[in-house]
Amino acid sequence: TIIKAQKGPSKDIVKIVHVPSVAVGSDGIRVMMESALTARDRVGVQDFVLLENHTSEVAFIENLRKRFKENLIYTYIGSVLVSMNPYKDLEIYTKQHMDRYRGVNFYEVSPHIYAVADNAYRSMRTERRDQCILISGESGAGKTEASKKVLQYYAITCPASEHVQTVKDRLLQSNPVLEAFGNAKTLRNDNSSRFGKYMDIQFDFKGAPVGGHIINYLLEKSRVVHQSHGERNFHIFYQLIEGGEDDLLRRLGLEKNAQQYQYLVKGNCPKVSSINDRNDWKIVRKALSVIGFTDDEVEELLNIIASVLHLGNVQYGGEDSGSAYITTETQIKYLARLLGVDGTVLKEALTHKKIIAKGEELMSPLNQEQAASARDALSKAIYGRTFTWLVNKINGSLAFKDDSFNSKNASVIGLLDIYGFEVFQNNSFEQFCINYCNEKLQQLFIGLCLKSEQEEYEAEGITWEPVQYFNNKIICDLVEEKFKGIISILDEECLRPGDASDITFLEKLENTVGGHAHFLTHKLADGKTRKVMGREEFRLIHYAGEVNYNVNGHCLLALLTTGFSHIVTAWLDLCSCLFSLAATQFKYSLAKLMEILMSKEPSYVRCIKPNDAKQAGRFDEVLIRHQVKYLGLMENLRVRRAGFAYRRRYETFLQRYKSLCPDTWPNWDGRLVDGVSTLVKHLGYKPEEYKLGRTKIFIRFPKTLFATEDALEVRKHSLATKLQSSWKGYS
Ligand code: AOV
Ligand code: MG
Repeated sequence: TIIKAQKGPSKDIVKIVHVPSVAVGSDGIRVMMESALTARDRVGVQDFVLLENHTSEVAFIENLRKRFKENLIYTYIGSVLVSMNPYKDLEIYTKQHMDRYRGVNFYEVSPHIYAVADNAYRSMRTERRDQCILISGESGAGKTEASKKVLQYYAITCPASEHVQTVKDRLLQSNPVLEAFGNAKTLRNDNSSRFGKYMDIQFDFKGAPVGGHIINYLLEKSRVVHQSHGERNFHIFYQLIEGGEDDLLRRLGLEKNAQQYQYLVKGNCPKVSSINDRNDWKIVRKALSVIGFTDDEVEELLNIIASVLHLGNVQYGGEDSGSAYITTETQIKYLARLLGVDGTVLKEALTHKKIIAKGEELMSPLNQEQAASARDALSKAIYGRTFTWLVNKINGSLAFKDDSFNSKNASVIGLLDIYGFEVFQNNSFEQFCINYCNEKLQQLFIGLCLKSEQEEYEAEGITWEPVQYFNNKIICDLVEEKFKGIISILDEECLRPGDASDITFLEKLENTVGGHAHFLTHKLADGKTRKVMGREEFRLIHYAGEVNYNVNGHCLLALLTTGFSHIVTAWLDLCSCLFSLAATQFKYSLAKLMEILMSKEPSYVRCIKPNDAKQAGRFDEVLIRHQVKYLGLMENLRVRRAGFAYRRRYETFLQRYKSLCPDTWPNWDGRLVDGVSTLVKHLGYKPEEYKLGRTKIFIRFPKTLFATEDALEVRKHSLATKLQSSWKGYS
């Protein structure tokens, strides 16, 4: 039967609806088809590859908008999940939702972060291949929330014994602890991760989570001593002061008023409406116990947090000679007690530096400004080491301890939640590292996406048609290349004795990479000055946008030490100049991360922030378009659509559509490929519309698939009507 619809469905759809078994009147069918179309019109498509015009950014954004309006925050590009931050709690994370996604094919249910989690889990189980889930997006886009949802999904749905339950609890509880010490309120996000986190979840052969391991990246230590306007220090400081019990605060010598502490007033932002410090304190305190911190360890930890606050309140006066002296004795008294060091030694350390003259060690006095810098450097070092110690402790608690289980045999799912690309008014060394990290991840994404597409085409015996795309390797090289990359130049300047400074660093950059297409300073090629840039800045044209970096402090060597024994060690390290170059260290740790990620099968979650006001329901098109651009989503879509919009394994395709052809219904006995071939020929697919690979059918245009889907709707409706009338006859 060829059905002619008067309005609504396009000719293409009408063309292939000639399923002989459809037994409802043409009106009924038209209504059905129209309603399917209207729904698509209203909520958009759940996979961008199904957009009619896949090269149109306008259509892409429109689809996002439609779905966002309907609270449909998830959409696929093939197997990549695009996630919009709803900025409100949606009822889509219940146990029932989790159950809906368990063991179900990716495409049978609406897009969800649980589908990604479940898919990775099943691939790990069936293919015995380690997985990783890479979550990216700018600050505030929802990466950390997404990673928590994945973790919760495994904690709730995976099999568990008593022991496994403990591991699950610890995995979950590691989050509030790390967030307390590593997250802070920034202008972009009230709970911004100020460190990068890669977490392995280890599963045994039964698929139960039996252990975990966390690697942390570059904590933003400068926040300990300084915050920009409207921002805060790390949450833990406020939690302790707001929530700490009276006798605890007394022991630590702290007052219940954040305004008293120099390190907490710089951003002029003591309270944040979305944060309840007092309540969070209780959560963190409980989480520490669940992870296995003893009371003594917690006390030691809090001693250090309190010490940092006391250090911040150490003030200096200046002698006539210019040497600094300490004017705040009470702070020294508390510090000496909390850190277990001698007060006099501490005072000397805070006002002198060790120099070596004629082979002899001498203490040389610092002036006020230098002494304040030394104090802040010490605070940062202490906090940084404490954070590393904390991560090590958590790792100890997550490590699988049963001898009968060899962790080498464990299958692993890695979760990467790293700070998003960020641009502030004033961008320093830390933003440089954060954005470089995002640059590397983008490169990995492009590389792996293309590679996996190409491999799939080859595996299926289908000709690969090369696609053009922007490869950001050029920017990564600019930053990290040996001898001539920015980091190498920074290293060289830091190690050069004599007059090396931030400004000589900038000059050297100009001389070495000045002509690079992605690098600019205030100097123009004709010797004139670019007015919009400061003299102490360089600009990088990142894949995600342009950022000006201030070189002030770039040459400050960062203290990087590992492990934690006692605070005095940190102080000694500082004095004996156990410096390592922060940027180089970061470069190597990133290279290692890339290696870890490349050894696993990746899944991607690309997060988008809908507006800068952190408001529900607001779709700021300019902001969103920018993110779509720099996340490379159009490119991603282009790669995925190169040639074919849609592909499915033969058995899945046949299972879904077999009712549309009398030869394949109710079952097809022959080879799957022949079944699919019979089915699509019956549906009227033209040869140029599809290709049959080794295990999958590839369909070139979305409209072909839509027509088939519509036919299926019609078929279902007709069956339902038939059933209904036969019931009526029966009664
Ligand atoms: P980020 O991790 O991507 O930023 P978060 O995951 O911290 O961003 O999300 C920021 C805020 O957005 C959260 O605190 C929630 O209020 C809200 N949010 C995000 N995802 C959801 C969701 N699925 N449902 C409801 N609310 C959500 V950064 O760490 O700053 O790069 O560095
Ligand atoms: Mg985060």
